[in-house]
Amino acid sequence: MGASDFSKLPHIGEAVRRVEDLRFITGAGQYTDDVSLANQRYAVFVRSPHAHATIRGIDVSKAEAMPGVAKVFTGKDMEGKVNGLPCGWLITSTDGQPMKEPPHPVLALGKVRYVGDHVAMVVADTLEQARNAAEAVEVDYDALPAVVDVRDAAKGTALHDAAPDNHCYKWAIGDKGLVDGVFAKAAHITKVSLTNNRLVPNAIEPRSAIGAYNRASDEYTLYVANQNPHVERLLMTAFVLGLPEHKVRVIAPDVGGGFGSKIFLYAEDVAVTWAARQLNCAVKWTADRSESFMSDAHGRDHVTTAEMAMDANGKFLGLRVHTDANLGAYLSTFSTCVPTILYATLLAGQYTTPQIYVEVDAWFTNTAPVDAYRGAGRPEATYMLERLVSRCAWDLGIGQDEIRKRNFITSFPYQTPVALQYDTGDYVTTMNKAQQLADVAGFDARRKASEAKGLKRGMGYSSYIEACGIAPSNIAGALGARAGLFECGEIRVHPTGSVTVFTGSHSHGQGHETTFAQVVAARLGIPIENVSVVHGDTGRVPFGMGTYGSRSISVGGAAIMRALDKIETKAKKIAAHLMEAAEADIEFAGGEFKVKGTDKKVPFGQVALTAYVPHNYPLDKLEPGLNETAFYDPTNFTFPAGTYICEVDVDPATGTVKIDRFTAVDDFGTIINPMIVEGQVHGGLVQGIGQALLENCVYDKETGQLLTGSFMDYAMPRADDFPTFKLDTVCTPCTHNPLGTKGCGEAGAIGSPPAVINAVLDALASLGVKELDMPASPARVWEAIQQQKA
Ligand code: MCN
Repeated sequence: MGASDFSKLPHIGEAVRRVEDLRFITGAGQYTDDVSLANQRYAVFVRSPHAHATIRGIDVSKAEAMPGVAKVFTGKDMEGKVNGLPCGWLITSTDGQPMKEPPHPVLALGKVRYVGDHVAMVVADTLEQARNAAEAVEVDYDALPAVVDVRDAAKGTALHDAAPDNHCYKWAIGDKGLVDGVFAKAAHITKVSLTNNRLVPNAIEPRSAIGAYNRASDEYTLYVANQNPHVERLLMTAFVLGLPEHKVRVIAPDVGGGFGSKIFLYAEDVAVTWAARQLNCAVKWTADRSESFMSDAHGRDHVTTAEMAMDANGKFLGLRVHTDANLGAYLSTFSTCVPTILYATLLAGQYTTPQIYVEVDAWFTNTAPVDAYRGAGRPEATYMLERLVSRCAWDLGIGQDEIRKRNFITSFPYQTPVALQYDTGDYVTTMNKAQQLADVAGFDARRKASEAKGLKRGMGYSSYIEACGIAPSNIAGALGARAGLFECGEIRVHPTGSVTVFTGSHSHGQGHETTFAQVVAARLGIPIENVSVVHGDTGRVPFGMGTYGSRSISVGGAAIMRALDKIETKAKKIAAHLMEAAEADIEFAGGEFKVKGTDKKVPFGQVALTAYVPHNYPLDKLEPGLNETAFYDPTNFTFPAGTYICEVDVDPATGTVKIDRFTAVDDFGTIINPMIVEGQVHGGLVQGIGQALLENCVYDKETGQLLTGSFMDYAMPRADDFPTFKLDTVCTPCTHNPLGTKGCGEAGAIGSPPAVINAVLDALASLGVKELDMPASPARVWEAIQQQKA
């Protein structure tokens, strides 16, 4: 079935209420910490209080003698038995130098490299006993100088022997010579230097893991708050523990948000799994909020300089970018892909810029590892590009909308100079719709009204594009990733005609149990309540790559569609047998199999029953059962795009920024469930605006201490920080997946930060403020205004 026919089916585009919400809002959700196993003990990690130190010795004797303590494990206990954590889907250097991949031991060996690094694991009968004993572990540290700012990394004391200057890799894309040539002839050059601030993901559910071991079967089970249990199992068995995969089951039950931070293989997951066998008991660990701040992989942390070369009419000719990316103390699972293939390849944005050169230097510092966080590379690309584009407009004295429209891509498919080929989009219509919804025409009057109150009003634009449906093995491989991605779906039709879907995608807030059921119900013509969706269990789902990169509907959903194709093919054979007709004459629509040109028909349920209760079956041509699996590897990414317009009032006396209006018009292709999509956009906007105005992860430059280690210091956005968002969509269906969908899960977080900062800069233009870094906190805005007065 083609994407166009699919979009017309019943249930597609219907705002079906989320079936999973009943259990969540009635407290019946089953999160990892809700699981309690027989013979279960509790783990507490002793973490480094130093950002950088040599470990001279660890004395566990007092702790091990304390009541209830089963064992205190240190790095030495694991040495030679447990390998370090793998870097995973890495990218390689492009400058001829090998990328530095220093070891990342599960528990520190000889050195700690950031505040929160794992030094020892205490396992005791109760959580309280484990906590008390953790305080009795004596560690003799010899503190070393720390470096936390990526700009200082090269001058800092080396973290790893393998990287004496703390440099991890250099990566570049584009033709530097050609771009330099374009700059030499340009009529205008506009330049920005900016920082993309470090963020802490802060999912509501902290990370949690329970390792269990069954001596009789020699099998392990890991319950874990994780977004991709099969990949977790693969990395843990193949790289770290050296176990056969079939002996390990990973279950990621209900997960209370991840935003990328639960994709990675963390030290705690490995440690509790390994310890379960050593102690022959289940070992449970759940992070407290302080641990989450310190040890969840952080996001962003880029410092970038970018220049745009233009002709006399503001037409973009060339883009030249240099980015320093902070990777933190160790390489986390996907970290090396974030500032490279997920960032640099998006720098064409929505524009026809013919020449682009991007160079990335990635560095180790004494901070928590940095990895994917909602958007992963694409928010950094959009922030840089959309700030630069608005600055180009201001430098040339033309409108922020006008400069974009002059440079928009208008014909598709479009091959960018940075590897990607956009299949569809309609950027002009999207912007026009956003301008109408934002009532751009009324802005001048609103600005005057603000001025009358002593406020400065500004409007900021951001026209983002992202690459979603993260998978295409061929493209990822061509860009240097070690492995490609795909997704798996299994459809099990039961004899009564109800269906269980097994998907390799993992829902941790995105509502897959509803939208995937919509897809199956629509396709088979059965009620939604006859479909249930199973995910997050390597023991039940054949295989899966998990959920991130807004890939689930476009890759996971497409795998399900492929499996449904196979179901339809087989069911038609059964229907042909039932109605004594030729298979080629069977049509399937609206839940019924019909013989073409006759009134003969059988419902889907009867075919399902016949599959399991065969009668006079032609066994030479047909086998019983109705159960199919498909693996889907797309040929391209999907390219959601949109225009966001933000309007702010800034109080110059206090520096306070208030968002008065926020408009987001997105193109997500065919939409399965508009209510869920709207919720996804709301969530993304809140995180993106949170980054622009409030959130900031700060380490002390001298000591490397995490200064924003709690919600007292790290400002999370709250409902009263936002106006009611105005949302709308444009639809140019994706051309290469069978649903026509494009991902929506990250758009809000990608498109919104530059719209906010551009609005603030527009408001402050009359005061001479031209530069401002995120978050635009009152103190920072006020300071920027004062600097202009000085
Ligand atoms: N959808 C739809 N029509 C479309 C596109 C999507 O109806 N055209 C639906 C999908 O069927 C799915 C939801 O919208 O129910 C999101 O789909 P998709 O865009 O494919 O994204 P994923 O399901 O792969 O989710 C990943 C994405 C990412 S990368 C982050 S980060 C993120 C996000 O989703 N983390 C989240 N949204 C989150 N929402 C919650 N509540 N919690 C998180 O941790």
